[in-house]
Amino acid sequence: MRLTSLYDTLSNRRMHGQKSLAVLLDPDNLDEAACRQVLELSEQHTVDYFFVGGSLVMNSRQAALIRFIKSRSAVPVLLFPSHSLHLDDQADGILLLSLISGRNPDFLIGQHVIAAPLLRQSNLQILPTGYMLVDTGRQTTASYISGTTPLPYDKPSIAACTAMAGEQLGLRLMYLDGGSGALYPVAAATIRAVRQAVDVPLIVGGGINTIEKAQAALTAGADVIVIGNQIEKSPEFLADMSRVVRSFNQTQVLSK
Ligand code: 1GP
Repeated sequence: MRLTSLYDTLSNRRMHGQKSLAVLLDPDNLDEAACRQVLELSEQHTVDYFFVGGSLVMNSRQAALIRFIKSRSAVPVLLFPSHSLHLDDQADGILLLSLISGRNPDFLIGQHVIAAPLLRQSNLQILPTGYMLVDTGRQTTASYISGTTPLPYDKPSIAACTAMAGEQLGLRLMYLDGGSGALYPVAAATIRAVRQAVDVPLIVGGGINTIEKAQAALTAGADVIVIGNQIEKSPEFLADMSRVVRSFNQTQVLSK
């Protein structure tokens, strides 16, 4: 298995306290015009990753969307798949998610078995990721589709032990996700507890729709913040998020 230059970058950035911005592009929600606007904005305002995927993927636009991004942007594209069918070799890498907050074997290992031969043949860099859904006030598509109960909102220690177990099993990234369009983001206490429990880079997303929420997630220990919905609603939000991450990184450099 190739473990990866993408991973090395994430890991180095984590070691140096540098944060990253990932923009989630959901093929179900984005038409070409919206995608073009996001790509144009990403030329002026640094974006570190595009994540592509969604809980349903109700159309066949994913391949076209990735082709479109790759033809216009050098930002790495990572698949954020909800199903083994959502592989695409045009992307640079894949967040190979094991849904460790849940107890559904299909999303812990089943889908992975189905995808394994195709993944082996592909050129995708594989990023084994412990995926943790967190309860953020209402049922999300991800928890409904996966038939799993998310981690409780206010039990940081359960999230920490889950991440610890994931790291001990060899997962190389952790992703705390309140779910797309979450009413409120994952609690800072939960992010902090997971940050303290594991060494691997920590991705945090779901419901980050203001500058303050982004800053709170970064301060609590997120290495990568993921923004989807709010950029779909208002693409200029990408510029705000890029500024937040850059100024956070600047402060880190200056304080050393
Ligand atoms: C969802 O973490 C992502 O899986 C992003 O969430 O769409 O709420 O930004 P939002």
